[in-house]
Amino acid sequence: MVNFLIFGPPGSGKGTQSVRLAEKFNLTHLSTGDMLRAEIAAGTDLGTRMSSIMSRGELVPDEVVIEMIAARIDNTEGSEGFLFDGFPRTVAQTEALEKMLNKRGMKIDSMLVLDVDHDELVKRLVLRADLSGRPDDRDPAVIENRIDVYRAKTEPIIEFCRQRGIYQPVNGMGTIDDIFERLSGFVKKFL
Ligand code: B4P
Repeated sequence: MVNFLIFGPPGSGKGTQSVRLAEKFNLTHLSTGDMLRAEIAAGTDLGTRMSSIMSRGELVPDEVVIEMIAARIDNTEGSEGFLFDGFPRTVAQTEALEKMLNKRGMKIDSMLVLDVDHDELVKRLVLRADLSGRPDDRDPAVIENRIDVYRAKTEPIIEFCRQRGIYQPVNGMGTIDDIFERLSGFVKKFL
């Protein structure tokens, strides 16, 4: 199994590109954002507790997403590996993921980091608000908070991965197809 992190600030195209990469390379796409939104849509107790945190653009507690991911890893068969999208988002989540994978004879093989200008991030998320109806896309102040939270809590993971020699920056500006081609080139090297 080959395991990738797709990484970048909110609006950088992680979700968009993950769906395509997972299909092309037979990877299991695990998005903690999608899992949390599914909990909210299903009206579960967990979803209800997490929804106000998410609508403010804050991160949900580490243990919540770590537990979700562990359950999925153990229930997956038949793919070439995992594509983790929006997870990990803190160094603690990264350490937990590394342990989880090591315990099962796997590792994080590559961290693909989408680089996108700040103004472009805001533009994409504002545009998505109309289609997605997501409360965290509707308010420009919440978008800015999500980007600030990324810089403060999530970006330090880059240094962690750089030290392990798995950091791979990718230009995330341009058309969805162009970015997909760039990402595919890096993924191909491992499969
Ligand atoms: P996520 O669901 O991960 O959402 P996101 O960061 O907003 O990125 P997403 O992947 O959806 O968007 P994309 O860039 O593809 O997280 C939402 C919330 O869940 C977090 O704020 C947090 O509260 C919580 N959460 C999730 N995981 C967590 C964790 N591990 N720990 C703690 N909390 C967690 O795309 C954005 C838009 O841009 C789309 O409309 C897309 O169509 C468009 N787009 C993409 N590429 C484009 C391009 N090249 N050109 C033009 N538009 C493009």
